[in-house]
Amino acid sequence: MRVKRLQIKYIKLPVVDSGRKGKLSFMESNKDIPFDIKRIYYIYDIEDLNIKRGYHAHKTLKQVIFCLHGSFILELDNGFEKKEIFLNTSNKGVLIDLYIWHNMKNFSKDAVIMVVASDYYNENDYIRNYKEFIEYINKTNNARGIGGGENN
Ligand code: T46
Repeated sequence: MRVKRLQIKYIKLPVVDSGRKGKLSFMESNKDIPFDIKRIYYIYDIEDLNIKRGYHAHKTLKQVIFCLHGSFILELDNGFEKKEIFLNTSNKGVLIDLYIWHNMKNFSKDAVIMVVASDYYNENDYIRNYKEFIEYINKTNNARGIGGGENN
């Protein structure tokens, strides 16, 4: 069985350091962020630090996720390989590409997570069932002649 490796793409934003005045970071569509930004959302005030969020993949949406304050663990899964990434740096994000199952967990108190997205909110773009996700991965990889996915 050939395993399709999960590559992590980090997005490092510029930092303008004005010393005692503080730091400034910015992002621009198709420069720092590899798509047109159509939506920005953020997650904060997480009361139960043991909860997990996410548990889905997207069919067409690309996103970059940042931890602006505090920390959390991002889990990525391409159907072949899973990786955990500890995020705690406000200018360093991670690309969540299409058909990547993702979860967020181990939130610190006061964690603030910001996500920039390539499209407007659309519930139909979500795959919220892991079995369905694996079926899709197996189907597309069989078509390309790659064996794999969790059930193989
Ligand atoms: C993702 C991860 C990283 C909206 O109405 N508009 C929005 O733009 C978003 C993102 C969510 N919502 C509603 C949909 C649900 O009723 O907010 C509620 C919570 O969304 P969800 O349970 O999907 O939240 P997470 O943290 O599991 O997932 C979110 C994003 O939805 C998702 O696209 O990739 O963050």
